[in-house]
Amino acid sequence: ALTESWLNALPKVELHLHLEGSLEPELMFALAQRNQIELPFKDVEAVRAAYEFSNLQDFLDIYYQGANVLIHEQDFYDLTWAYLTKCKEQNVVHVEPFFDPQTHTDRGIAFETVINGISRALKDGQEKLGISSELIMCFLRHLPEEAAFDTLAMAEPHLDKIIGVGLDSSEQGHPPEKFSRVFAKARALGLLTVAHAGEEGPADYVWTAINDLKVGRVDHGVRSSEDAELMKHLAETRMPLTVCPLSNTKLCVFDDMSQHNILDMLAQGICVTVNSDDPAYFGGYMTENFVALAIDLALDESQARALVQNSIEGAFCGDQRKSEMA
Ligand code: ES4
Ligand code: ZN
Repeated sequence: ALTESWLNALPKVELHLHLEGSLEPELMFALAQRNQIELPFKDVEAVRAAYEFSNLQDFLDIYYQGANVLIHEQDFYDLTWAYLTKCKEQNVVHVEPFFDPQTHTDRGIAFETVINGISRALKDGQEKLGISSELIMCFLRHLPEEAAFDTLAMAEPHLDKIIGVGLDSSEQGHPPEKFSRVFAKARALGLLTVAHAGEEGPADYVWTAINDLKVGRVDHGVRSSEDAELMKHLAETRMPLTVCPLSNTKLCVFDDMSQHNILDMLAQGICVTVNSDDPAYFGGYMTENFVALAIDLALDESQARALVQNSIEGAFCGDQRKSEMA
């Protein structure tokens, strides 16, 4: 079986990571103290004990609450830098993180505060750690499309810092096509697109992410296996799926890792990739996700290498960076 040290040493690429979901309880407490914010938890252990989720909404409620400690530009820098440090330890050489501006602007934090802190850390990550990156701005799908338009307008002076837009938060009842117009505007501005689809929502949402939002990747997409025609389409078009194994078991999308379909999809020629999603909440970063597949699905070396090659194939960086990583 593949060992943790082999999987850790394997150069990896992460395409599905929410920066707000990389907020470890220790940093949450440090920022709460620095910013004089009351947390509803006594200590770090009490926070970790609260991380028991039975579905996506359970998690989102606690994830948005955690983000309340992020106030100043330096807080967003420190959050991003802590994630990049972890990437360095785990040999993650390229990342395309998400951030959720509305989680912050709706609390009165300026868009600039958020994006400047994140971007400065990503730049330092390139210069000091050799980690390349592309940043993706997500719209919250439980809010109206009009709010996404307002967010896109705030991003317009910063398009040099963003490669694309995504769609996250509560999936059921908020199909991709609710955001067709704002995604069309984003594409017209030269942005690439992704969307969470087929995590808790049905395979139909994967179809509309592809057909209506013209996504370049589907985030999660694991429920695609319920639609044979869709599986055929995904394989034929090599549409990348950014799968998050530990997230899926933590949020009860699969009862158990042994039930996960990622390696079946890989065997069917689908461009599946491994990602950590919200590592501070779901029990681990990239290496821990690969280790879980090694333990519960007997992931072998050729499969591990194929999953990383799929991430390179699905990345939004330029071809030059891709060939360096291949
Ligand atoms: C998320 Cl796992 C997941 N799904 C949807 N939206 C999210 N935001 C942060 N993590
Ligand atoms: Zn996600």
